[in-house]
Amino acid sequence: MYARFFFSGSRRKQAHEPSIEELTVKEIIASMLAEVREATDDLNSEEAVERFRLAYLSRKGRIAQLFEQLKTVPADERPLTGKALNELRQITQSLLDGAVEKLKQSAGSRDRLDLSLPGRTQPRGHMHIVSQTIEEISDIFRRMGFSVADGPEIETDHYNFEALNFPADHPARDMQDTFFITEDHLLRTHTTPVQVRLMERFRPPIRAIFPGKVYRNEVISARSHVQFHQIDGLFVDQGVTFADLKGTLVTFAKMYYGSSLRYRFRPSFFPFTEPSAEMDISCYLCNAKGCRVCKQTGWLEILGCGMVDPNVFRSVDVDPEEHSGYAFGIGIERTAMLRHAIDDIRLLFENDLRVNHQFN
Ligand code: 2NL
Repeated sequence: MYARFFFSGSRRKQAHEPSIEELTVKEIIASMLAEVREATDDLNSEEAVERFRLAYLSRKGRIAQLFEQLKTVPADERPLTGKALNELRQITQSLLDGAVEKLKQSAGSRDRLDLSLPGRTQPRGHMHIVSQTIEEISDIFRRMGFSVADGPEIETDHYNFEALNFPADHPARDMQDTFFITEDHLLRTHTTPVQVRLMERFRPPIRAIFPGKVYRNEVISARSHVQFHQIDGLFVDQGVTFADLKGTLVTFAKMYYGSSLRYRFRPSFFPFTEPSAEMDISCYLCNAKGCRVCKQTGWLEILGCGMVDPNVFRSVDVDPEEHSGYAFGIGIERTAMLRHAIDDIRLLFENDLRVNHQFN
């Protein structure tokens, strides 16, 4: 039998609990211990810790009140009861200490530097594949002594067509093919007019390339767009020959596509060159066996070129008897699509990051 232990604390009696008079000291201490343990689960803030300390461990707290009642316990049971209460106080104190320690640790971990965590990556931008292609091609020509420049995107009929020997009835001069702004102003359909402006300003020798945007009034499809990019190249001096043209363009192609390629020049026609040619290289993807990229032909057309037509020289007041020159035009999108096996030109202008980031 245990002594009755009277309880006068502020705690409310729960409905199911037996009345305090019926509880033995041991039972009271055990239930207080259970209560204290449960209460420590909620010690997740400094305020909660302080509330707990006041409720149980302060001088007027619940455990102190139990000690108060020790005198009501029969003298022979008092030492054991006192010991049990001391244990209760110690356990409660250590539970509190543990909770405080845990709180300190979790607060500390918020400020501590964890070197094992993966770093936060800064998203890095990069040049668009079209710009990269322009840069790479320009770089190759720079190394061969060409300067790089640009001119206006809005041109006059004179620079875009007339000075370049386009006949009056040429289909490109039709509204269907060219975006006209006024009767005389249009969005340039090629970068070649920049060459005309250059030849007006500077006397030969001239060695320059012109990358830039060009515009054509076309139906947008996988193969054609209304806006794309070209690089036009020009070399004018005394005694420039078709052999110079071939040497320069073959060097370019080998530097850009790889030194083991084979190449061929096919006769072609442009109003501003005579003779004119298109340059093909053996398909680097299938090594000329025939594939999707070369459409089973084994050959890829990479540029158009020719010797500057005497009429173009005359329009800029250069004597075709004294000077000769070669010129070429490279389609940038076409080049990028060939090189990276991209099969739809629209992918280059939609700015879908899933596409763009494949070329960084
Ligand atoms: C093509 C063909 C070409 C030129 C551009 C040029 C410039 C002057 C005089 C004569 Cl100033 N020609 N440029 C010559 C031949 C072809 O471009 O297929 N471009 C994508």
